[in-house]
Amino acid sequence: MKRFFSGLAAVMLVVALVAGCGGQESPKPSTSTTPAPAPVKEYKAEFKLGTPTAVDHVYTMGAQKFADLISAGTNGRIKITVFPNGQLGKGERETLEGLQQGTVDMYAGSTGAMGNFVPAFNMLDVPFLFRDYAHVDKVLDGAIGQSLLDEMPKAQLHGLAFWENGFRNLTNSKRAIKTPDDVKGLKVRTMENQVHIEAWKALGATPTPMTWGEVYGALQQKVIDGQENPVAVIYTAKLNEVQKYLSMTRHVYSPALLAISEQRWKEMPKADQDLFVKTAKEVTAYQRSLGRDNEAKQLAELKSKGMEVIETVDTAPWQAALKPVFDKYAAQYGDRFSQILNTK
Ligand code: EAX
Repeated sequence: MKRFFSGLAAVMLVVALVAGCGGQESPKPSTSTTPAPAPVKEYKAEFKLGTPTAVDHVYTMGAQKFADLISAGTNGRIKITVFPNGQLGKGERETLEGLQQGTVDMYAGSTGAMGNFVPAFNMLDVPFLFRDYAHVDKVLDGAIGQSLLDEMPKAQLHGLAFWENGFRNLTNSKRAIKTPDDVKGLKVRTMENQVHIEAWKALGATPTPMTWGEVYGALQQKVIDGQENPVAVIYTAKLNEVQKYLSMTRHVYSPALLAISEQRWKEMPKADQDLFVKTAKEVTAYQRSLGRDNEAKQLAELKSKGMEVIETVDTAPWQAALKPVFDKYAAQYGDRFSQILNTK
């Protein structure tokens, strides 16, 4: 036993001496021949991309185009499989949490839940902030959009580009709604977003925040009376089956994001990162055009399927009722908010 301990002490002494030397740089032996570079291991990846909406909805179509271009651009080294209909997370918050936890690699969906991860995103969801598509494109593709994308890595998320959900409109099963007075007492599902909840409260409705994956069922069972979304979502989710009235309120613009988990992003070589950013930007114009170009056609189809569409809604009383919410966030986000408003 004693011998064992003295042996052990000797080993420990040697270990300590070696470790002690480690701190000093030993001079590099000079060689005349350059060593052959170590073979570079080819980067390969398979990513799961989740969207909350149907196969024929604008996120899923944009995401599929992105996946095809990446596969072609990397000769199949990077394979992205698109899972629509909330297969990777019942709603948008859950899917984004999946990106943080590493169970989902990529996301294409609205920014509605983003305020829970990066609070500054809430400013984009203020009603009547964006005037039209030209305004949207300037802001989201400019310095403000970039500053928001730059904040995402602190939430373990990496934004590649702003895509589009669209201007949101109210549907309900009770009555033809034209003014905020018509909304009084209506149970309206909202996104899990504090600005939207406050807005519907200000309008006199009873807001019910709920994840997107539960909305169709809740409308069908009449747990809620209405919801609001762009025409492309209403159409592809077949909400006409459970909602009689659609009012074209266009009360708020809803941006979308193409995002990847920050962990997956950091593992990618620089050249592939560059390809991702370039491709995301290329697909942006196509993705945004899908909703913009098809709205009139989808609206006509919703009508022919029996929906009563209130096409002209005077937005002045809506804007007036929502002014306290608008002013609150204008004050909270100060400079960046006025920069958005002043973008021409
Ligand atoms: O992203 O949750 C929502 O209302 C979203 O706008 C919808 O799922 C599309």
